Amino acid sequence: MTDSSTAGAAHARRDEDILVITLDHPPVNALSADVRRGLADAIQAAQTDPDVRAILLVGAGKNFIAGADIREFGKPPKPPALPDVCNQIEASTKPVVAALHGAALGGGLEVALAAHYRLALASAKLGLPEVNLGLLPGAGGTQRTPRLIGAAAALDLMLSGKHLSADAALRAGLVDTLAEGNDPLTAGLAYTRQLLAEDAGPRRSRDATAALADKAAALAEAAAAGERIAKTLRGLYSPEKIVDAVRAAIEQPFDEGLRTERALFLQCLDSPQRAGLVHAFFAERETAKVPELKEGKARALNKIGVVGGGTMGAGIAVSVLDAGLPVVMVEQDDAALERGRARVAQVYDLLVKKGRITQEERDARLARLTGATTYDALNDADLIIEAVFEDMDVKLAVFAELDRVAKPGAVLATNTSYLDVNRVATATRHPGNVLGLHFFSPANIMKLLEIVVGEQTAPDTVATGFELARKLRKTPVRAGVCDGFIGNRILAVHRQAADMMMEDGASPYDIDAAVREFGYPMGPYQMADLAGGDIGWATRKRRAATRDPALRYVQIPDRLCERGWFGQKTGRGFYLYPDGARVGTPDPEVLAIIDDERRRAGVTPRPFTHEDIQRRYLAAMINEAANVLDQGIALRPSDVDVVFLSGYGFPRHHGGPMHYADSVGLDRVLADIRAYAQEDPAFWKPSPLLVRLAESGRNFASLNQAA
Ligand code: 3H9
Repeated sequence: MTDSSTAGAAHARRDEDILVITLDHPPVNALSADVRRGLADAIQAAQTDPDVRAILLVGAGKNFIAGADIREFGKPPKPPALPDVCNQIEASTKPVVAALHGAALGGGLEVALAAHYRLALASAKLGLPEVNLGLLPGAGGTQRTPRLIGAAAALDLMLSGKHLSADAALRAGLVDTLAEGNDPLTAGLAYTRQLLAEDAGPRRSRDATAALADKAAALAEAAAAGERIAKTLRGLYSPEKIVDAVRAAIEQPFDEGLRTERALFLQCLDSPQRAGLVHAFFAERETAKVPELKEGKARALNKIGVVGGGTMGAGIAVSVLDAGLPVVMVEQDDAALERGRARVAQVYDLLVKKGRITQEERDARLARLTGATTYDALNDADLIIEAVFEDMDVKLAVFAELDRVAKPGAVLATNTSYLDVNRVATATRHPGNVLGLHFFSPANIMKLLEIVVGEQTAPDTVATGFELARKLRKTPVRAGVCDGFIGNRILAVHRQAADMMMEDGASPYDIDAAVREFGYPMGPYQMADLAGGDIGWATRKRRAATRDPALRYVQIPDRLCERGWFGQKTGRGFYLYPDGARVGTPDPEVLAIIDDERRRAGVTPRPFTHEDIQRRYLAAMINEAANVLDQGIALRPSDVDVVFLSGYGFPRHHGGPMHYADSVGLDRVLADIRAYAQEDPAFWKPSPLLVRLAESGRNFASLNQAA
């Protein structure tokens, strides 16, 4: 191979009569301005080079191209624009081949679609995931994809953001051929030579007509997609624009369609939803950057112990088994152990029934689960997760046993949602080995894992917690010790704000509707009914003795619990669930109980608009989140965002409570809190951090940069 040019992030070398352009911009070859410039220059030079007969595009490292450089969004654009580069590739008078491996996503796939021929290795995953960032494929993707694979398949790809395997991409018609091996260069050169031997010339996606030949059918497919998103992607901006762009692909000539796509792309780029979703993308990748990982290395993780086979213990066991690790489950007697094992089996049986795993996979996973009724069975576990009853004395007794049996260096984790991890650690001789691993229910599904670092937790224990999260494909967030850590501590406060509004005049149904309108999948009272009111009731009783008497206490939820109305599982809670219904209906008796409570508390009900409800609910959340940050319980504002996005259903397009607060302005949030404080100064105490930031014209994002 001879070097003909080297241009930074995209370098070109000649292999006989083939110009190989390698995109080389670690870690994922995102299409930054340098890459685009290098690619455009190399394509242009090849046009007039008499020694070049064909062009091959490959990615260096593990991926072809992961897409446009997301870090450039929202900044002043730098030329050349990606759509222009794609057009230039497509216009090449010499055939251009793209050899895909690893990620060929977003703008990366659009580059490949602008090429004339596409080959995929087995490692390739192809997709147009722009929708997850509040965007649409804006480099010709909305125009070329339907021309290649039809409107319905293109819409499915773009609206779901899913990744296709090489096989699936071949079946769909996105690639022309598959190749063996791991080296895109070798496979790409062989394919390009074959094409040259066949005298294959440029073949442009813009000219493909067959897939959209039946215009009426294609428009009907676009209309059906539009109806689907109105139901399933409620309130999201870019899906509708994607459908509009595909309509343009069907109805307009290619160049006009590209102009339509560009206009729609720019609208998405400017939308607050894009800013929220891009924030969420980077926030999720920041959480694993914690100081302890610089100081300590993860210990080996070959065998995991789980104490307790209840809902949480079984869910945690499934999550660990799914990751390919063996689990020893310990319960107090044979019957409890059998129930725990049955819970695990039940999860897998359902997955088999739904066709998500095969019977063999189920059996293999269950075969990795062993059980015991004595703690000694945990003596070779590398990490033991306690998931027993949420009671300090019970936890202390368990940890004393774990301390007795665990091998030296084993990490001991408590899956408490509220309790003091420092106190739990006192039951052992090695508090450095102890940390909290707060899973969310159902533990095998929910992504969030709060990693609770105690005063004495050693850095390598923390690193081991993060390594477990990586193996379990969880989103880990570091939390300090306090009642409820990051998520539940903040939740308690904004739920209290909701309860106060309920007593003051809003019905639980109004509150739920307002919270859903903000974008949550369900409101706090639907959530309470789903989780079971008894859990919160037990916590309230536990806290009764230490409750600040100056703080208002709304008794409505207790009145329901006293009647045994714990939500869905008892057929009624805030809502009625007749005959095992999963969606509740409003209950006039609940409204009557609320009226009684208002009278008892001497409250004259007043109206609340949905906006009033949303502002109070969010102000309470943001204020307590600021306290959590100020006290060092969360490392950075974006970590709080991730907790709420991945654990509590906060609408992703708002980016999380901290990002949302920045987007409306901290001065407005503070002004709201100060106004509410006129009614109830004990509850609405502005967080000192919020005051400092708002009064100095700063925002939460400025703390992310500092973290
Ligand atoms: C687009 O293409 C728009 C066009 O249609 C139109 C334009 C006109 N840019 O996830 P990882 C970073 S929109 C910049 O941990 P993995 C990431 O932040 C784009 N940076 O690795 C991280 O940085 P750090 C459509 C990016 O192996 C590092 O790379 N494309 C980008 O688990 C490693 O990432 C997408 O939406 C990017 N595009 O997963 C694909 N991608 O180390 C987005 C990654 O500093 N990317 N980074 O924290 C992904 O889905 C995954 O990153 C990928 C690798 C599957 C590629």
